[in-house]
Amino acid sequence: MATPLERWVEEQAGLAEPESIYWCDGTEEEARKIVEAGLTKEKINGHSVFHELNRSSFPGSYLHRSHPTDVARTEHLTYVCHPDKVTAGPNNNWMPPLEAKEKLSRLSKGCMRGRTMYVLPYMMGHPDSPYAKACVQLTDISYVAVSMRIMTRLGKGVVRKIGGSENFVRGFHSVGDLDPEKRFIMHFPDENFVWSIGSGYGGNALLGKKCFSLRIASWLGLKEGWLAEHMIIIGIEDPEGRITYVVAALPSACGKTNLAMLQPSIPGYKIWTVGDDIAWMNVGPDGRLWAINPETGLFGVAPGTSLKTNPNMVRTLKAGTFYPTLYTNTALDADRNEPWWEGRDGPVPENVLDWQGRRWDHLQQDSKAAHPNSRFTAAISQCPVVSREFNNPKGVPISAIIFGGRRTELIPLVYESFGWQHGVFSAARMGSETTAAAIHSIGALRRDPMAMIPFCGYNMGDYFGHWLDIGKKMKDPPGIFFINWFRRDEDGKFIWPGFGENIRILKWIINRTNRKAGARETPIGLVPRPGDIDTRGLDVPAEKLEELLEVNPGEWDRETEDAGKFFEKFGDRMPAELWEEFNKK
Ligand code: SAT
Ligand code: MN
Repeated sequence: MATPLERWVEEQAGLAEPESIYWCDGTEEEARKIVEAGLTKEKINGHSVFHELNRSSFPGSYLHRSHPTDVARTEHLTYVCHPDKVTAGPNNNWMPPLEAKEKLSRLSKGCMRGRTMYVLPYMMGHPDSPYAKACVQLTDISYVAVSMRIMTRLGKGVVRKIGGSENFVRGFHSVGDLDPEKRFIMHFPDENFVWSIGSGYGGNALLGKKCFSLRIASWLGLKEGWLAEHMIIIGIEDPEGRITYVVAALPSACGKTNLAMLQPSIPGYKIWTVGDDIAWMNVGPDGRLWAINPETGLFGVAPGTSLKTNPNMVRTLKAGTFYPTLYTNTALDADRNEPWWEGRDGPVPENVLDWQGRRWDHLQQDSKAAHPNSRFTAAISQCPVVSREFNNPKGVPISAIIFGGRRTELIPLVYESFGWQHGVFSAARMGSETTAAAIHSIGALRRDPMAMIPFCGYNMGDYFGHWLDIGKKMKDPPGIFFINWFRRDEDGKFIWPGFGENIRILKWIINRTNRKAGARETPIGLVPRPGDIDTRGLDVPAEKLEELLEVNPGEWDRETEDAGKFFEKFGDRMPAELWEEFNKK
């Protein structure tokens, strides 16, 4: 008799009408066959799905050009379909589940005609972790099939694990006809189901990532008492060899991948990468906070990545030990057949094709060869500084939680909150300038609490309450810190050098958790004095550092007022504790 999984696949195939159905086993041999289909048979916008790059300098690497309208997450077409609108909250688009399904059924009828339906069985999390989830995604494009092999633990073992159970996370994905008018990413949290049509782009199409591991998982976390967060996880090793683990949340395209594998400028320090995008966190039996990275790959922004900004990422990309590595919407150095992007090492090549495959003239002002949201997809196992705890099913114990955003003004380089409740309040009022990771105006300030505004799968008022509750479950909750690398001077130049120098700030943070570093009290929290930060060998004038650590109470009053308007949107779902903090200002 057919299992629930087999029945579900049959049912979806009945709707989508693919030419064939192919169950993936996750082997390298199979990945080669799927890539081959993308090189020859499958097309996007009239072009092959993949272009093979230089075999000797970029082994096992392929360029993928997406449809020009399909280059980033589309938040306005993303819905969270709880049975009622209040549960979705003002932070999500909502449609009643039945109406959403009718709409998507119409759009999905016959959408895979003439195509292969790939069945992708995968785990989010190490299979031995109690938090791991067995999932199955259907897709009709080789790009998504091989991306999922990099980003998740994909293999036929997952089909055995699911067996006759109904308990698996479902994802239906089709590129459809890539018409933006017929593009939707819909979530059905109570059914562990994501339905996505009309886009082949990362966060819209790799359904294990933002759709499941954040939107749906955050809802599971609320019901089961844990947290699914948009956070990197890193170990910071000090010169004595002690490793302190921290998590850090930053909005998309604000430097998470760079921070996750930073090469410290202070001798004796080392960073170990556990994750660069998503953390699932639970309170362990020891009363501490523990974090796992449910993913196995890195889906990072290419422009700006170089030996100077992120040497470990450059090494990861060239490792070629896990098949394959993908580039999406980067430019192409046509003479060398290598991927190229603004900020890559070396001189600008002579013959560049832009992200749409058109000849590019670098003298043409404001024209970018690589799309600003162009990405690489590479296995974390190729990263030279991957943590030895990466595969530990228990995860790592967290000593500090860091929140950050992209702010030209106001937010100091770093500060610490007064305690858990104040930290949750400060994270709830966070704002950040928007980036090219989603389709909307770029550089506008928006409230992005915990860097989760596009990813929280339920009413954010309840989410803040959940954060407060998690704090109450811990004997000695981790300190909550805030960072901002993006302050600019009057000429519009970044004041802080960032990248490897960020270790100085991480050092202050871990020393605060060990009560070994000083700070001064300000209305917004505890801010280091310039002398509290290790500045040996740092090339930033003293007055600039003062400026970076300044707190201007008048400007903060305006910030808090704006945050208050945002809080009001959540009505009676907004926890009283946060209003209490608000009124202390
Ligand atoms: O497109 S993704 O959502 O996967 C990346 C991001 O925007 O953070
Ligand atoms: Mn992200």
